[in-house]
Amino acid sequence: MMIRLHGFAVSNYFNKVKVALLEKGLPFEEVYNRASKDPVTLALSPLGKIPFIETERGPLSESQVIMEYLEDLQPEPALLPSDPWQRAKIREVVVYLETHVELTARRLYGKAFFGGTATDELIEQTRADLVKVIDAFGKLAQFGPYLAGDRFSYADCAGLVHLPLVSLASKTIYGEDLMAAFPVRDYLKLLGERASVQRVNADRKAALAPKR
Ligand SMILES: N[C@@H](CCC(=O)N[C@@H](CS)C(=O)NCC(=O)O)C(=O)O
Repeated sequence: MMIRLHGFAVSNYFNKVKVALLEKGLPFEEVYNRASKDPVTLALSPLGKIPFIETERGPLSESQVIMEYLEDLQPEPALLPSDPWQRAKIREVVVYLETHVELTARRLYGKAFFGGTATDELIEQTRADLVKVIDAFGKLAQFGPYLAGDRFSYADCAGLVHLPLVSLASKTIYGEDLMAAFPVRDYLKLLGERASVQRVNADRKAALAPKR
């Protein structure tokens, strides 16, 4: 059975996994799912979050778990180095970017992107939290030129999708890019040379285009 990747082309976590599948050349099909909470989805992804994959062995949720599975399933081309320490350092960057930076910025997405509301208190508290976690992330991120060093790794699958989103949310809400200390533009340009990234960007653009 071919891997079935559930989610939608605008989701950052979905696109992270999609880039990894493309980089590895693993055959997969996409199944449109906007994080539905219907019983079928909940049976496959217990919180109804996307992305999740269906495999011949069963369903698997949580993007980072899926990334690790893909690496184990097909080690080449490697998205993680073989050295245990270097592998750990790459995972560390991803945890800071996702668990700390992206999840904090996510509090703003409702107001920034979906016409929702947020209290002044939440907005101010989130700004203080973001400054702190972005500073911590900056101590680990290398942009050398890749996020975790001189080779494309699965930290870049995460960097590609989260950095511009956090940046946009902060510009929209605070009128200021809290990620401005990082060379995000050049970094995204570098990643944009890859066929995998071009495909993900094109699919996202098509999904965002107004329907005629
Ligand atoms: N920790 C999860 C986060 C995934 C996530 O937040 N996905 C969003 C879409 S980008 C979602 O499913 N939101 C709906 C929900 O949380 O119910 C992962 O890494 O897969």
